Formats: sequence, structure tokens, C-alpha cells
Amino acid sequence: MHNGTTLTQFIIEEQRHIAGATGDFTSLLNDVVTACKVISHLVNHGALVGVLGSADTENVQGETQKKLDVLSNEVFIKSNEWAGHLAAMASEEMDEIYPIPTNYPRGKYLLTFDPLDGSSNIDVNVSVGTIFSILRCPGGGQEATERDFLQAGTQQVAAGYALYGPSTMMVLTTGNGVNGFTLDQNIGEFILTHPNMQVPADTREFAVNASNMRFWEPPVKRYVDECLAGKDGPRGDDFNMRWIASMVAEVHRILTRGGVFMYPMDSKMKAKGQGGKLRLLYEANPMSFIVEQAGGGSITGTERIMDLQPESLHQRVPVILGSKNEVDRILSYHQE
Ligand code: AHM
Ligand code: MG
Repeated sequence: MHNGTTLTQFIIEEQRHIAGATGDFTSLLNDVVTACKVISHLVNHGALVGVLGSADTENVQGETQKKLDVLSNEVFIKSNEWAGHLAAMASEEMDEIYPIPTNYPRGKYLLTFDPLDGSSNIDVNVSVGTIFSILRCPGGGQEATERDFLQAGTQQVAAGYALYGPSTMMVLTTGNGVNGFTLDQNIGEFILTHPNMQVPADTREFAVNASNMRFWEPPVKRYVDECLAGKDGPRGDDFNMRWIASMVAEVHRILTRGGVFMYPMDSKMKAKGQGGKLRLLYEANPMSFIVEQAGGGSITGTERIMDLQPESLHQRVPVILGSKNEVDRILSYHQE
């Protein structure tokens, strides 16, 4: 028997202090957690349950979908459409928003998600994750439109991710700090194992896909050059580098021991008219909310990500997040 606090217990106790809380939100979070447990099971069993490989379809961004991308998306919809807490959902894997079908009651929240982030890692058995964000539906719900989803990150009610790594974890914020839970596979419950997570303000570790170096803008090039120069360079210290190509795993490392993660703007994306690599509504905003709530920073280079007014559902943005002092330094390089 475990003696720890379960995620459900934690949320119920947290919501008790909120005037006017009806239990809707707690119940919605429970459904999201259930979806992540199902995805965790699929990811864990991989080839044994025939879920690896490509699905022969493309998503709205023209990327080939993996079988697990499509399955995870279905799991999220099935787990979250029935209970009456949501007006609509939006996902990386769906071109349009998904209004709750009329045979179910509709509710006051909106849910955005990337059901399985880091798809390139699925077939090679490296960590992947789920990212989600919860918003209030303007006008109280019922008939939600795409425009209702276009809210700045500062409006998020909650955000979280599930990391399917050596252990499955759920990391969550409702705007009151960040807490991490580990899935106890024996009892099927997430248990509070990482209370009040904090991103150390200083770091000597950065994460970036260095194969894009020749396309970077000068401030990012300068930052990385200075890190690479080591003890003899302007930073006077040796830096370490990591690149997992799974944003969830990357952010989790930063929440655990600090660091900077960058998927910056570059000339190749600019030439294609692309605003960045990562998607604002279901990748950049939820991760920014979590990182800021843990004391870190999150910017595009020139602006705070959570202040951006979204213009479209699948909008992409540059992302630089992590240890506060390093993020501030990179911001200052962009302002010079
Ligand atoms: P995805 O949503 O298609 O999986 O793409 C997002 C992922 C992030 O998790 C990761 O940081 C990045 O793409 C890796 O990109 P690259 O393959 O260019 O290194
Ligand atoms: Mg993704």
C-alpha cells in the first residue's frame, strides 16, 4: 500500500480553497489523467500491441502521422468528450477544432493538447510525452468556435504534461506552483513525488538542435558560441549540451536540474513563412506556464510567450525557455 498523496486527492484539496469551484475542473483533470494512463500503457507495450510505425496519413502541418499519434489522439477524445466539462477540444493531430458532439452535454472549458509529442522518438524507444492546456470558453461554452481558443497563455487555467520515460510522470500547474507525480503501475495511480518543482535560476547546460546552427539569427548564434567557448570564453565556464528531440523530456530535465531549451527562429523557417517549429496553443503556452510557475523564463527571443495574442489554431512560435538568468541573457542579446 502506498502512503503518498494521489493526484486526484491533491487536486481536490487544492480546489477546496477556490471559491465557487464546482468540481467540474477536478473531474475534467481526472479524465485527462485517465487518457494519459491509457497512452502510457500503449507506449509501454509498443511493438507488443502493434502500435509502432507510420499511419500513412498526414496532419494539418503536412507531417506524416505515426500510428501512436493517431491512437493517442483518439484516446484523448474518447476520455474527454463524454463528461460535460468541455465545449470543444483542439489538437496537433486535428485540422479543425473538435466541438463536443451534441449527444453529450457541453461544459465551460476548452482543452488543447499534443497527444504524443516527440513522435520521431516513438519507433526508437526514446521518451515521448503528452502536453495539454485548459482554457475557459468565453461566453460560458455551448457553441465554441476556433476564435474562442485564441487566448493568450496568461489565460490558461491549468497546463501539464505526461512524460513516458523510464517511469511515467505527470507534471501539473493550476497557477499555484508546479507539482510532479509518478505513476505507480501496481495500483494505477499517480502519486505526488516531486512537490513544488523549481527551475534553478543558473545553469551550465543548454539544449538545441545544433544541425540548424547555420540558419540561426545572430543573438542565438552568439549565445551558443559563448557557451561553446568554455572556460576561456566570455562566460568563463564550460557548458554541457543535451538534445533529446522530445520537448517533454527536455522540459522535465530543466525542471529537475535547470538548463535552457531552444527551438529558435531561423532563416530556413523564415523562408518558408513559418513562425517557428513549436506550436503556440498546445506546446509553447502550456510549457511556458509550467516553466514560469517553477520560477523559470519563456520567450520567443524578443517577447514573453504567454503574452502573445494567438492568431490561429496551429500557429508556430520560436521557443527559448528554462533557467531565468540564462533566458534573461538571451533576451538581452535580442534587444541589443
Ligand atoms: P512533434 O510535435 O511533431 O513531435 O514535434 C515537436 C518536437 C519536440 O518535442 C522537439 O523539441 C522537436 O520537435 C525536435 O525537433 P527536431 O527533430 O528538429 O530536433
Ligand atoms: Mg508536438
